[in-house]
Amino acid sequence: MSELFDFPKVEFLGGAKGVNFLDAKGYNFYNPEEVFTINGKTKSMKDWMKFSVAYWHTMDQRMVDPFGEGTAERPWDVDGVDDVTSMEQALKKVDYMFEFMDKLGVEYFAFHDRDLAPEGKTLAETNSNLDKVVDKIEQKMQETGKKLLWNTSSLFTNKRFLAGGATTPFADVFAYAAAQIKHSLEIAKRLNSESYVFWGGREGYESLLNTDTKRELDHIAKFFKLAKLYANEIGYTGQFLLEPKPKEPTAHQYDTDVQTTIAFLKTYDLEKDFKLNLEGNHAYLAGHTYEHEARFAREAGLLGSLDANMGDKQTGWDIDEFPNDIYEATLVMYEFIKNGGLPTGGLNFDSKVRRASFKAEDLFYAHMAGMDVYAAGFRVAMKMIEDNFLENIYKERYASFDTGIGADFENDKATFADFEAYILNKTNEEIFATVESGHLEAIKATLNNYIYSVLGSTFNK
Ligand code: XLS
Ligand code: NI
Ligand code: NI
Repeated sequence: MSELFDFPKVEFLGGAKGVNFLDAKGYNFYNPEEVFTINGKTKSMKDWMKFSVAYWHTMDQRMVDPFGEGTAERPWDVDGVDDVTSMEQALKKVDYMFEFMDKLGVEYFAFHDRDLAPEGKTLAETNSNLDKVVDKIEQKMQETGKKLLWNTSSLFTNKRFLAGGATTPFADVFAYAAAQIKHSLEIAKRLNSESYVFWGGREGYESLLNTDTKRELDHIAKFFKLAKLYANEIGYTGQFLLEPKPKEPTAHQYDTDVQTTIAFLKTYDLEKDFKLNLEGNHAYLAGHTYEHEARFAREAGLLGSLDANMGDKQTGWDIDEFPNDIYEATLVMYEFIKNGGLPTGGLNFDSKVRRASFKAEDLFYAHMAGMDVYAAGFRVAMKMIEDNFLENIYKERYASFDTGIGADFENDKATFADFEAYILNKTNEEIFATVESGHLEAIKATLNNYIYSVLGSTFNK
């Protein structure tokens, strides 16, 4: 087959072609075959990072916004249009998807059921359309060795889901959602999907005045249990993931952030069956940083996968920008490495090009830029961990709990009466003399120094 995209195969150049990304058309920091050791395990960079292309953005996104039409120019368009009702078009896009991954050197991809094929008049017709595209994907996966990072089901696009999928007040709609997920799990099994994601697109509410929140949460928890039951029944062993996000599209999304989602999982005894898929932009919307979400998920043993994107700090909605912030990428990769990587997850670009970046080549630049910034962050974080940079800070800062009254407390040997007896012997001055500076300015400057030194030496190698 002749080439579909007019773009060269992207390779690691390591700065050899200079700083201009548009000219160099290569990776400066993403060197797929370079090996790294984490917790005694040695793997290539590509096997650690597991970058993934998101079908819904890269193949389906037309860059429509509330004020204007789509701007995307895509080589599979017929007369400038992506006919989303056409099966022929849906099948054609699979070829482009696989060539795109091949040229970028990305091994994984992710999709929603509804990204792949048009809906029919009944679920049976819809499933049959979907299966035709899945047949082709399966064949392409066999030919190329590409892998499915995760798949998911859209319980939010079709109008029937206007009041939710698993939290809808309407039993027929709920039944449809369950039947839809059943088929998606069959696809996950068939394509050997490493994880299965549930993002609760419309699982939330607008107003308490017409919402029985308890009943809705009980329903969705039961829905998840039935999903697990069915996965077990068909022998699908991929990791289930919930993807937290606040306030979009419903005003009050049930899975607002990591800690809220953990509370939900614990309340309904679901935490053994689920981990979390985190997303940068969702963290911002929740009023957190991406690294905050990664830290809390990791510490709970629930860091499953990452949707690598960013938001805009001035904008209050999910803009799914391709990542380009080295500071954030470094701190998220710190959590990633501390987690021992993501055995059943990866870095999925749930990201879209800006509306003005309408050329097909921008899809390449965008993924390359995102891969490079995360590969760069990975390198910096590896060095920080090798030096125990943050570990030493944490250790020193809490050192007073390693001996004396602090250690007694940690070892369950101190009561409130012991604390009182201990502290009544001291003056206020003596107590404040034990308090140390947080040195945050110096710590941040050291972090910057790590970025300059690690990346400078890689780029100029
Ligand atoms: C939307 C979500 C969505 C999930 C998959 O904001 O990020 O894209 O990742 O349904
Ligand atoms: Ni999102
Ligand atoms: Ni996402």
